[in-house]
Order: sequence, then C-alpha cells, then structure tokens
Amino acid sequence: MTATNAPLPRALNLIDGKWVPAASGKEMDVRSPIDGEVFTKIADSGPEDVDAAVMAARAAFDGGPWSKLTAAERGRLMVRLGNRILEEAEALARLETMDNGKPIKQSRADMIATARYFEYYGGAADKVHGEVIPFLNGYNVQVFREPHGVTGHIIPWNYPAQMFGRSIAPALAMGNATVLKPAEDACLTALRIGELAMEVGFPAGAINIVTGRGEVAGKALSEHRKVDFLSFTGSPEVGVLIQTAAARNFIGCTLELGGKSPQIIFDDADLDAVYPVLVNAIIQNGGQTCSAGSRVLLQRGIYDKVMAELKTRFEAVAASDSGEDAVLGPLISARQKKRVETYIAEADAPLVARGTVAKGSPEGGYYVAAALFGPCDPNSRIAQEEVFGPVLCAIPFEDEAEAIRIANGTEYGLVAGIWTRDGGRQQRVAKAMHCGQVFINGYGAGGGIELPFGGIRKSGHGREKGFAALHEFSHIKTVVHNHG
Ligand code: TXE
Repeated sequence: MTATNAPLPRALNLIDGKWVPAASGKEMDVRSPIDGEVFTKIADSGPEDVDAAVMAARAAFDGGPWSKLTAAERGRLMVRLGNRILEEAEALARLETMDNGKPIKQSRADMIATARYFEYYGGAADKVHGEVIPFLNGYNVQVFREPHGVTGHIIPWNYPAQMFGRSIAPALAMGNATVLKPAEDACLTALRIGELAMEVGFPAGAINIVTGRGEVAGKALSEHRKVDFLSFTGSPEVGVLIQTAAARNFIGCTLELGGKSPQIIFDDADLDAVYPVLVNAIIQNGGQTCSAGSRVLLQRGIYDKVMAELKTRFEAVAASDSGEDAVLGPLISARQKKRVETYIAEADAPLVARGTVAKGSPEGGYYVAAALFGPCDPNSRIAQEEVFGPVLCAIPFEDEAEAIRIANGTEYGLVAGIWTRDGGRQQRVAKAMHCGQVFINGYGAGGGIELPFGGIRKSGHGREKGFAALHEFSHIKTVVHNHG
C-alpha cells in the first residue's frame, strides 16, 4: 500500500468545535481500496449525533460567534484554511490515496483544488452585493442576499477533499453554518481538513462533520427539521430521497447526480489533441467522476482511425497501486468493482480493447482493467447508464443533426465536449446541448472552480462552483422602505 505519513484522524465527529465519538460509541471500519485491508475506523453516527451537530450549527448561526463575523472576517478565515491545506497538501494527498485509492498525482491535484475552493470563496465572501431597485416616489427598495441558516451537505467518496471544499466553502462564504456528512467509503481528508479549520480559528459550530452510513446519518441530516437547505452529490436514487425530504420540510436543495457525458468528435477535429483528452476523461479517478466523458461520438469517416488509436491507448493502460507513476488506481470498493465488472461482462456491444491490471498490484485491491466498447447502439444499456468506472463506449454518427440527437439522447445532462475546427458548428452544437456545461476543443472533467457546474434532468439541478454557488447558498430578501 502507498505509505502515508499523514496523521490518521481519530474516529470522531466534529460537533460544536469539539471532537467527539458517536453517542452510541459505535465505529465502522475503513478499508483501503489499494489492498482491501482495514486500516482505521470512523464514527458510525446515529440521528442523535446529527441532531447535536445541527443544534450546534443553529447556535452558531442564531447569534453565536460565527454570525457576528463580518463577511471580510469570514473570508479571511477561509483563505487561511486554504493556505493550511496547501501547507499540508502532501500529507493530505497521501491520506486521500490510501482512503480513496486514487493515484497519488491525482490526489495532489485534488488538494490544490480543495485549497483553491477556500481561497476563491474566501475572496468572494465580501463581494456579493445587494441591489437598490427604483420604485415609487418616497420609497427606497433594497435587495439583500441572505444566508439560508444551517445548511446540510451530503457528499460522495469520489473526491472526498474536493467535495468538502466545493460543498461547504460557498455556504460558509455566505455566512451559513454547516453540517457535513461525508461518505462512509472515504472521508478521512474531510476530517483532517476539519482539524485544520479548527486550528485556523473557525468558531465552534460553523463547520460540523458527522461520519456514518447514508441510510442512517445521511437520512437523519436530510430529514432534520432545523436544517434550512440541503446540498447533495451522489446517486440519482438517493437524490430522489433528498429532494423528497427537502420538500417535506419546505426547503430548497441542490442535487448533483452524475452523468453520461458525450464527447463529440467531428471529422475536421485535431485528432492528436483529442486522443489524450478522450482517454484521460474516462480514466481519471478510475472513471468515478460525475463529469467523466463516458461516451465518445465519432463521425463515421474517422471512426475506424480513431478506434484503432484508442485501442492501442486503452491496451496500454494498467491499473496499479496508485504510486508515483499510476494513471489508474483501484475502484473505491468491492461493491463498485463488482458493479463495473458486471457492466463490462453484460455489455450489449463489441469489446474493442481491455487494459490490464499491473503485475504485483496488491491482492485484495479493487482493480478493474479499462474497457473500450464500440460500435455501441446509442440506446444500449452501456451507452445509457452511468457505469462509474474506466469504461468508454464509442458511437458512430453521420452528421451534426444525428450527433446532437445522440448526445442529448440519455436521461442525463451534465457535460458535453465538442471537437471541431468549424466555428459555426462549435456555436450551433454548444447551443443545442441539453446539459449544464460544454467544452469546445477541450474537456475539463471536474476542473475549474470559477465555472458554474451542474446538470439538468437526471444529472440534478442547482449549480455549484463559481458565483452561481453563492447564489444557491443564499436567498433574496427585499426590503421596501416608505420614507415619504
Ligand atoms: O452513492 P450514494 P453510491 C453514482 C455512481 C455510483 C452510484 C452509487 O453511478 O456508481 O451513484 O454510488 C449518502 N439518505 N454516483 O452508492 O449512495 C452516502 O452516505 C441520505 C455519482 O456510493 O448516493 C454518501 O455520503 N444520504 C456521484 C452519499 O449519499 C444517503 C458520486 C452518496 O452515496 C443515503 C457518487 C440516504 N438514504 C455516486 N444513502 C456523482 N454525482 O459524482 C446514501 N447516502
């Protein structure tokens, strides 16, 4: 296993500025995907722990020290946390790799992105201005952007540190007090960053972290009546439960539920630029990325040429133990490995290439060799469902109209990539995409903290990243003043 020199966080929750065990005393095992071995424990929290965290956040927001900070002071704390994350980046990256299994280089990049969330939103905290609206004579009308209050955050295991930053940084910038339930499959960096947050001086109750099972701790957080807003990233199945719970409490929520994102390659594309991006967009993080480019749409004239090159590149990909040279690590869990292997075994399309699992990869790790399928029927299961593994399916198309139809032809709508030198086509196809983010002659799976990100339909709703997230984590209050 990749050695970690990071101090392991204890099996405790962060509630009201203190590190405490689950009230029940229960703990759960944490396994490293690299070798499948248990290497530490986390708190297996129940509704009573969630309740304590929510009440701590309530107190922090309803008149506690957190509520008394100016926007600039909140921002300063966040920037300080970003800087601490950078100072600890190597240790955090090693912890992430051990806990999540991703290649160490990916973890290093993730830590820089995580720090950047706190830097970006820390800088933005005092730059969200209200408005003054011209109205009747004798009136002043002001529009304020107010925090919701207590925000509940349920995040997945694929980018534990980045999701922590992505979800809570904009909420904190707006002055909300937060309760976060990280994923049971990987949450150690979130806990460690919680320790750093206490170190840099966040007041008690502003950031609370409760670990545990989704159907217990996650459920309790999503249904808690004192939570004012929910932010969820995970599966569509759980997204429905979150939205239902939000509706029962008459609160808002954002859902980020993954995708089946297409990259459309027209026959005039710069193919040498395309190849590495295509492979990376599905190999990165083992394909366990909501915005993974999991479908490649190829114009018929270049189909054979591109597939021959992709075949060579896929066969050269070896899943390995996430050390310095690794590009593909293990998947997160035995369950995900089984799920992905089943998709591969049952795929209703020709298998074109399979990568390998490097010799010497630890027994018991959750390694899956990359797979390339094609030509796939656009309506086949492998071309419609999110596999969440290193599995790419190729679909041929004739012309622009067919490419658009196929690209938009799934239940998801998160990201699309368009590769062509034709400027008019770039604009037409981008406009025609039913999704939340489009890349032209590039593809940034997950990148860009400044860029609003999120989906439509089964990919969810609401926007994270950029200033859009600050708007999600606030509501508008209109004050009408009759001074006549
Ligand atoms: O997700 P879950 P899973 C997709 C991807 C993957 C599939 C299953 O296709 O293969 O979902 O992954 C918490 N109430 N994505 O099962 O269960 C859980 O503890 C409240 C895409 O791991 O949705 C964790 O913190 N919370 C996605 C979080 O929800 C509950 C990333 C996500 O877990 C809960 C992850 C409940 N009843 C998976 N049940 C993306 N958009 O990137 C679970 N949770």
